Amino acid sequence: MSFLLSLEEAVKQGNRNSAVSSVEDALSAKLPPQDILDALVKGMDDVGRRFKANAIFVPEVLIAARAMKESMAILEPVLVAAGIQPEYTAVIGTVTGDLHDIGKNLVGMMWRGANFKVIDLGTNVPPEKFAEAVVTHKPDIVGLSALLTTTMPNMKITVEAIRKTSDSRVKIVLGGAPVTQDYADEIGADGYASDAASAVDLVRKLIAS
Ligand code: B12
Repeated sequence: MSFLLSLEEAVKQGNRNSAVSSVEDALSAKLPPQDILDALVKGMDDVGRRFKANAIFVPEVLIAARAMKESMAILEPVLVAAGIQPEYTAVIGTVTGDLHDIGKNLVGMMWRGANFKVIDLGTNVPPEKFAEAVVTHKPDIVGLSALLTTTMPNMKITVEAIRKTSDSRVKIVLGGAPVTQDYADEIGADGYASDAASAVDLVRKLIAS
């Protein structure tokens, strides 16, 4: 099997040792860093598809994301030296009052796996901190997470705070168990996704539109 195929397979299986050694082999063989990155992203795409189809669950996704992360730690300096940067940036956080972060972290990992630069603001993030991050990082996407019906209204205030910045280009997407597409429409967000794999499809679609 070629280094790139074994790398893709290692990410799909969440085998971090094999993923890391495949990246090292591919680099030693002087394969283009972009091709190595593409193999990693293909592996994570497959993980996303199987997660969406309920063929695998959160633990498998976390294990695959760890294999991706460790591979990226080796590949990233080579990509930077070659002038290859993620094309798109996303900011993500859980809205104020809410400390749940498992789903938000999963979405962040899947976005990284899709080769987005992800700035994670953490949990309990006030609207003004999201707005500040939009001004500082000029992201293409902002993702808001909420797991409590009592913190969902904070998504609305956050959307309003972001819309007040001068950045009219940024797309705001929502997620979290109590959130719905109707709610996203109601508060003027650009999209909603019910799981981490759909969150990748959603942002790719929004960026392409
Ligand atoms: C784990 C958990 C906790 C942990 C959180 C640990 C952590 N680090 O996150 C702890 C113990 C701290 C906790 C605390 C509380 N919790 Co809690 N918690 C849960 C639990 C069991 C699981 C949530 C979870 O992680 N799910 C797994 C992840 C993978 O799923 P997910 O979060 O839905 O994320 C997916 C999607 O929603 C989507 N998504 C998520 N975010 C985003 C963002 C974007 C941009 C996009 C596109 C998609 C997206 O993609 C994710 C991956 O596929 C839920 C019950 C449940 N089954 O949901 C209750 C639950 C959410 N908690 C609840 C409550 C009430 C609380 C507390 C108020 C309890 C208390 N009295 O103290 C506190 C609140 C603390 C606070 N201020 O936030 C209630 C909420 C009820 C409601 N209607 O509001 C629930 C539903 C339990 C229940 N049935 O009563 N909780």
